[in-house]
Amino acid sequence: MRRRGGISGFPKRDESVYDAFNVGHSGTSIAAAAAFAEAQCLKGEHKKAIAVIGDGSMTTGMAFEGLNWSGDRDKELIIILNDNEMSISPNVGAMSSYLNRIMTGDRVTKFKGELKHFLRSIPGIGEQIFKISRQIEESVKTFVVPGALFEELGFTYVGPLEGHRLDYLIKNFENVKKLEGPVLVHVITQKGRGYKFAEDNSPTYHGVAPFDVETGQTIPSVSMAPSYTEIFGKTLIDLAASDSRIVAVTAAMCEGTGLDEFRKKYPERLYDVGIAEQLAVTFAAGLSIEGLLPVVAIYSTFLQRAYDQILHDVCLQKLPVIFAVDRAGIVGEDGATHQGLFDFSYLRNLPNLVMMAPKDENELGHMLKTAVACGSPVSVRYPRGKGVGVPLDEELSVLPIGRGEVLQEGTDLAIIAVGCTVHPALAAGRKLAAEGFGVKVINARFIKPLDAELILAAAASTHKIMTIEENVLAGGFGSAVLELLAREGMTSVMVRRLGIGDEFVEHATQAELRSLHGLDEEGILRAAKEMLEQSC
Ligand SMILES: Cc1ncc(C[n+]2csc(CCOP(=O)(O)OP(=O)(O)O)c2C)c(N)n1
Repeated sequence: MRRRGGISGFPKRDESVYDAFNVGHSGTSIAAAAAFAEAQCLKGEHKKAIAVIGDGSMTTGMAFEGLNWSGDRDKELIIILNDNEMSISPNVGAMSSYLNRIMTGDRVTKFKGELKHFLRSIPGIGEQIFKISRQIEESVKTFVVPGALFEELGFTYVGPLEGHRLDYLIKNFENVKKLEGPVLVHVITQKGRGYKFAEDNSPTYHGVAPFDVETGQTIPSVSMAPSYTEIFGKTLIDLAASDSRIVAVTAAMCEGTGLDEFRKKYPERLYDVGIAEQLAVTFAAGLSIEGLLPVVAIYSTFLQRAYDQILHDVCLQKLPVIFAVDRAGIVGEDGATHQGLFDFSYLRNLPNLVMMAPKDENELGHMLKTAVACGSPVSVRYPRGKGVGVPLDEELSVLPIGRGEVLQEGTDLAIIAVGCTVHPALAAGRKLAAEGFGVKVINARFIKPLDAELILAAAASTHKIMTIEENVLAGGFGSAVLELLAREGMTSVMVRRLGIGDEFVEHATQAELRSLHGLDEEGILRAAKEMLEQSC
């Protein structure tokens, strides 16, 4: 599972007839199942469609949209809400609190107690009224019975059910099958149930690399370098210490994006809005208007959900919001649903946005400092996993916007790399230099604005340009370079772009995928040699 050629870690229709819908991004099940129910009705089939959704995923806009739509349609839809009170970390929001009240029965018990006490305390007529209090209770039922909210939205509410008693659960599901119209079954479970280490620390065990079952220990990585995520989290704490405007926004990914230490240090300056990337971005726009400097940390793949909010609410208003785009590029084992291979393309077309990608963990710190000083919408995208292992500068400096850096000189070929492809490009460039080729290696640093001066000069001196990026080629960094050359009429320059073609990238290790797509040192070397051998 999750290995090259093996099965995916997520449900996938072409792997099993029991996988009804491909998933990976949270909160899609109600929409898909509502559609199945509608289609079956239209086709005259009498089947039921079942959506299973976690309480964390119920915080997504899509889930609310799905409830709103399907509650009013009277179709054969069953929603099973798996409520463990946890997203990856503890769940947030009013819906979560509501579910919690249902589960504990707090509100019902408290309300009944208060009502009886109040009625009995009315002098003279209290006892009499108390006798009819059951009727009164009935009249206010909609406010206090479990699941009243769902009932009001058009669902028959069943629950809360104990999710770890299978016999009881099956009996209840048999009955649920007999109900007509939309039904919501509320099942209570415990995250990590049955494996002590996961019960005690469920956020860590939500998604794990291979680990020793006896000790619960994951196999330690061979690299001692900090991860990009760690550097982001640490740098943000340092920057926030001297800039009280800085606040952090996460969409239910506090640990994943490295903000857990920030939350400990500045709990009132961190907003976890739930699995609601769209809310996170527009919320950040609002914070920015109020004079704060929001840093929205979201994985590249999940930020896709908030494209319109980035465009309409941030870029259009030219608001200084910082997007920390984590897990950008090839992510590896999580596979096609989670690869961060589109952000260059979906962000590069937005006016007012400055876009950076560091070559290593040290440069990430400088770029975050630069983003804070930038004064416009800005994104910094960095990959999943460990850094390169370079020394970290004590002092962070503000980089000049739109300026790249030349790492090696040469006039036979110019390799312009961006982000994590820079170090393998440099290694390949050094090997070629040792073989006598004059290869110029440029770290682009900025996807937008491009360092036009540097790129045009490199094109003029070498006539051969190779761009490298961990992004789809369509609309990516190499495309930006091509557009620049076309705009300047330098169409005779030979250009080769390395990146991801027009395909989805499946699961395998990051190293395997980089090799497969020719984005590691060897692949770059191979492609560069081919270019060097070609005559212009
Ligand atoms: C759009 C989106 N944002 C973030 C994530 C990352 N993520 C994966 S699972 C998860 C928590 C899901 O919680 P819940 O739905 O309650 O399911 P549970 O794991 O508790 O069963 C999150 C935030 C995602 N998959 N999709």
